[in-house]
Amino acid sequence: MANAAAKREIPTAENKDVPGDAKRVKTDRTDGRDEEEEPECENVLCGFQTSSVLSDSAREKLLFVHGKIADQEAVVVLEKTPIREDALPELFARSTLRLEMRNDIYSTYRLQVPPHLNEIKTTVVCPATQKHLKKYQRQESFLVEETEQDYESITLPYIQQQSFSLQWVYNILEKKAEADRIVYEDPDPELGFVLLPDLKWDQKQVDDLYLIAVAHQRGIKSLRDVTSEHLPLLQNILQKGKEAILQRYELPGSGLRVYVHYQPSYYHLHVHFTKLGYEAPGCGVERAHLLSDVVQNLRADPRFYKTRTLSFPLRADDGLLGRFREAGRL
Ligand code: M7G
Repeated sequence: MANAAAKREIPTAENKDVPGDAKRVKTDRTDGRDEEEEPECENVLCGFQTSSVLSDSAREKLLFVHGKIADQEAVVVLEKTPIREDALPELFARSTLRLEMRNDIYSTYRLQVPPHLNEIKTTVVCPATQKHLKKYQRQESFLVEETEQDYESITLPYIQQQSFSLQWVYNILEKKAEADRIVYEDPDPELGFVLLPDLKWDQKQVDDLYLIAVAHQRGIKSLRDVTSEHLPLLQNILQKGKEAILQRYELPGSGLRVYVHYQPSYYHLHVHFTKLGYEAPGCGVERAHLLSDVVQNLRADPRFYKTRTLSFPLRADDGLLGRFREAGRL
């Protein structure tokens, strides 16, 4: 049986004090509208022409598809959402049960549930670049050990030429996109940040909670750029990010994994906040650096991340891997 707290719905102002069964399933919308009242949007996918499946995972119930939307390259990510505990009464009462087999005390069925309990979280990237296609394509990975010198001569020149656009980040900071999704903001230009749900989280349950804190300060590309000078910023994100998550989702800091990626996909300082028990993509030791460790390391050595060798995985056709190979570093 799933842990009740883990599978619980997202607390909202409306449902916070209502006893279990009477709770209504709502997202944390700030405009007061109910999920059922959300307007349907134009189905940009109805003419989607599939080219190939980039990768899939039956275990994670996830599929990355490459195709075209009106002649533009696109990547569509389809992901079956977790079953919510609070939806169980309706799921059992209002579904159709079809028997597959029965043997002694064992029986298996197909439960055909009402459509709103059987949604697929869908992410669309359009127009998608070749770099997006590579990001989502399943590939073998190789661990690279990057010295300070490698960063200066190989990685830095590469990321200066080849990185993903940061437009979506600036749109968040300037409130041109996702403004209604902001969970918390500290507007200070030096120490401040915007905390909001990650693209990957549908906010339906705390079980797979995933938020990102995007620093207001520009120009900090990655972990390699942070020094003790940035300690006040990092500590502010760690402390206020946790407080905001406790306030909004009733999840204490001890239930969170707070980390940065090295290498990130987007070279603007941002911090990942995920639920501890949730194995978020990219939370493995080869890529995720706990923010609390980062703070401690910088306290011990102000230039820790400038000088030490950092390991990270690169996918087989990543251009950066090619550069490491050309330089004889792999
Ligand atoms: P990363 O460490 O740079 O790379 O993290 P990764 O994507 O390989 O993990 C960037 C994080 O930002 C990821 O967790 C993305 O899911 C998230 N993200 C990316 N985009 C384009 C958006 C967006 O437009 N909105 C939001 N809210 N999150 C995004």
